[in-house]
Amino acid sequence: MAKLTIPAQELMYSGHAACPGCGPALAMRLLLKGLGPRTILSIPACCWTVIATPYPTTALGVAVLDNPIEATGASVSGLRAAADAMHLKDVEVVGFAGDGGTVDIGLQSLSGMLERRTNAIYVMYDNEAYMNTGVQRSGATPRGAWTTTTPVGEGVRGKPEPKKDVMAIVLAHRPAYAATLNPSFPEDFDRKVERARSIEGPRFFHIFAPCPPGWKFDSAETIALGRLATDSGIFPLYEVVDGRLRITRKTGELKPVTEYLAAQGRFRHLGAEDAARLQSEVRAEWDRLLRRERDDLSGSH
Ligand SMILES: Cc1ncc(C[n+]2csc(CCOP(=O)(O)OP(=O)(O)O)c2C)c(N)n1
Repeated sequence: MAKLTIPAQELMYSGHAACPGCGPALAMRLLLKGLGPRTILSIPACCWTVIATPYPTTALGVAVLDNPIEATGASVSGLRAAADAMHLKDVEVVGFAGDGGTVDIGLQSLSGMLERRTNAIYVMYDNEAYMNTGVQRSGATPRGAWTTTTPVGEGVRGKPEPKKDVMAIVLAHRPAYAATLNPSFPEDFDRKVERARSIEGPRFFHIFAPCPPGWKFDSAETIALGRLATDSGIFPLYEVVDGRLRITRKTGELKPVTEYLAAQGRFRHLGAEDAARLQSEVRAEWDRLLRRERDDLSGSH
């Protein structure tokens, strides 16, 4: 495949309010490079409202609508309808929401937008908890993770329930395009933004977005942790176009999940049994993706 050049234009400016090493900030920066200036963003209550828009300033070089946390899907449908009514053909309408605002509070709104076939991109940046309000667990928090509402102590060992599978929910709506993206792999990230831009209809990005204070790791390690997440199979990279799945990064053997767990304080309390359980779940999911890719390629899906 020809090597892509990531666009040089910066549409996320310095002076924003993100923490050092913020994964969601990296996600936004790369996303806007790929989308360009004719973008209308709808951002609900989440870290990014705080990062982007401490009144009266903004760190973003595109139009932004600040909307209620439950309404991102509905707002992008409205923005697209307005753009169409105004004959604005060349704008990309994009919702940019956290995992809590997507898999929990905004799920019906996302479902509505996909079902209406709204021509827009919905982005879920996944820092795996409600970070803006102080690290509360969300449906996307992985099993075993410490959060302020899933503490670790006598008889309690982090979140008991597994992570909600947002891609499965989205794919059940048969979107025009859906992909997982990780800022630690910027060429793959940018290629997926380009691909999505060439397709009309409802499109969805699930972006891996490490949070140093919430996950308890050194802010200099964000990129390395992201690479580990994908190369251990915790966050596989793939895309689904017209219902056909293609894995976009394969490295041979998966790295052991223990490396990923050991790199973060939120998993410090987990033992060998927890790691073994996660390892077998990750292996099974990776095998499922490989099978699905094979079936889709051979046309039997
Ligand atoms: C209906 C409603 N419930 C709760 C809140 C409070 N609130 C504001 S931001 C936020 C956290 C959002 O978490 P997430 O979507 O995961 O994004 P993150 O903060 O992690 O970036 C919450 C709960 C709200 N604004 N509206």
